[in-house]
Amino acid sequence: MRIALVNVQYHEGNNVFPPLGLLYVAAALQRAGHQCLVIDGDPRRRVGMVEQVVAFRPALVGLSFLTMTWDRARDLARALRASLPEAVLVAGGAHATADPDGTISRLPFDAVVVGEGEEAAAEIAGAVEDGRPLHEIPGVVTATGRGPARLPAPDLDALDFPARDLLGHEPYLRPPGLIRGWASSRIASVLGGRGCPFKCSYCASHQQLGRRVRLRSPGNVRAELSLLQRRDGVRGLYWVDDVFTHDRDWTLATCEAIRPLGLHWGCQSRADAVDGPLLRAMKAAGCVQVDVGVESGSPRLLKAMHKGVKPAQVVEAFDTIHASGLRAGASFILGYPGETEDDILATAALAARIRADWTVFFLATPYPGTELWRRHEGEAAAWPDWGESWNNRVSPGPMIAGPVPPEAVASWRARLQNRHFRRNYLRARNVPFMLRLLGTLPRRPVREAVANWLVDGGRADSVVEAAFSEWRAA
Ligand code: B12
Ligand code: SF4
Repeated sequence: MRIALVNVQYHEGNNVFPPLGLLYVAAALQRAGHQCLVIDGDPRRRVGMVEQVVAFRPALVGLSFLTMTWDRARDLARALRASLPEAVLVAGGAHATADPDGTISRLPFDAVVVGEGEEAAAEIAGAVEDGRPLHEIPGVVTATGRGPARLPAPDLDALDFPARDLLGHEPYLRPPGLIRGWASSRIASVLGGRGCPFKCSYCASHQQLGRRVRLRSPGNVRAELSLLQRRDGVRGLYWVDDVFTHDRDWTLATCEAIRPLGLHWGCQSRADAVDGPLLRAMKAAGCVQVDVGVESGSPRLLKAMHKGVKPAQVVEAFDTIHASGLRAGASFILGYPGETEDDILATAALAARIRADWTVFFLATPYPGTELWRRHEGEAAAWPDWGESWNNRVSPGPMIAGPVPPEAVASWRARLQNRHFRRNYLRARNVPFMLRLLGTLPRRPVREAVANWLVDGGRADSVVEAAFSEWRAA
């Protein structure tokens, strides 16, 4: 059967990584004997996306989207429904998983896949071929009923590698290949395991991938990396695992397995999941950067977020990462409910103290299905409809009002982000690379970025990111 899969993007140039989840689904469909077309793009910018899908003559079309791309998915689904009235339309991904009933009732989909999609998609395709109803399939929700919950895939080694070749891996390997702030190119994204046992109140991760951690064998991971190195000339990678160091023994074994490949890499972790010997083993295996979700410098807010980490642990973790010869990335959340001006000052002080090599400030966003969303659902009438306002980096202010007015929080975010601009972008190693890159960009954004950087609260980082996006998309 012919199946078209679209990852609905916000702005294609932002696309530093291919949509791994959808590519896992495509690989499973191919194994089941289907022919797949995969598109990763912003339907509002990509001219001819609907025509491209229609020309493929698919019997089944799957869309993957997040809360912030919901409005683009809605428009695309409507256009596809009109052009392909016979095709079965299926939704999957973080937003559809969190709000399957809303997705079915408000958008023209025939079915929603809740959680992991490899097996569910293959079973849907089989049912469509045989003319069987979809609503009995585990993990599937339709307007007429829902199947039982589907358990996450127990053996990740049994999955085929993501079908990156269907999309063309090359555009994603162009500079600035992101190990955040470490300017490079030919950086692929890879997933070593799925699931996160922690319960941070603002996080939606567990809904798709569950709380039980499942890990690939180090040999299976190494085989994928060797393939990427051989076939695509990949020189580095970013682990998109929620907490790469959660299982210390696995991390050490994986480091041992991939060390001979000589790849550079970055990963995400937590302040309570790193230690000196582990970090040194990671560095020996090619690690250059560890990104940590710090979130706040206020012990009270960290507690409210159920982060399970105290500011003193954060300081120790960053000192240990730096002492191990690694770069460190830090992300923070501003505008969390109840945040006072003193909390913001504590966050600013912690950000300054830990001297991360890459720092980013997000705004608190109650993504559907998170504890934050459940706690504040009563205020939802004041929130914008799903769509691009749910981007927690560029939204105008936090959605949940607190002691500090939303405009003041947004202004703090801009000031703090700008304060970290130089460390984020203008590091010694990066300068020649950045100059080469900036030489290929039009002069206007370069001048704008410099002008913004010189102003307190200027948006130099947004200018640089937008320029990179345009350049990559061109
Ligand atoms: C890596 C990552 C990124 C990367 C790369 C994204 C990419 N292109 O792959 C970067 C850093 C760019 C990124 C950016 C953002 N991200 Co992000 N990201 C992740 C992360 C950590 C892993 C994604 C991943 O690869 N998962 C592994 C795969 C296997 O899982 P999956 O994608 O969910 O796919 C499976 C199922 O969902 C399902 N499925 C998915 N699509 C489809 C489609 C069909 C048809 C079917 C049948 C099934 C199906 O099957 C897949 C295989 O089992 C997730 C958290 C997480 N653990 O998932 C957050 C997450 C997806 N991101 C999130 C957010 C909010 C963002 C940003 C808005 C943050 C920001 N403001 O910058 C941006 C938006 C990006 C954009 N332009 O769209 C939220 C989404 C919440 C929501 N409700 O929308 C998540 C859940 C984290 C969180 N905060 O809780 N992200
Ligand atoms: S924020 Fe990170 S550590 Fe916390 S629950 Fe989400 S993925 Fe796990």
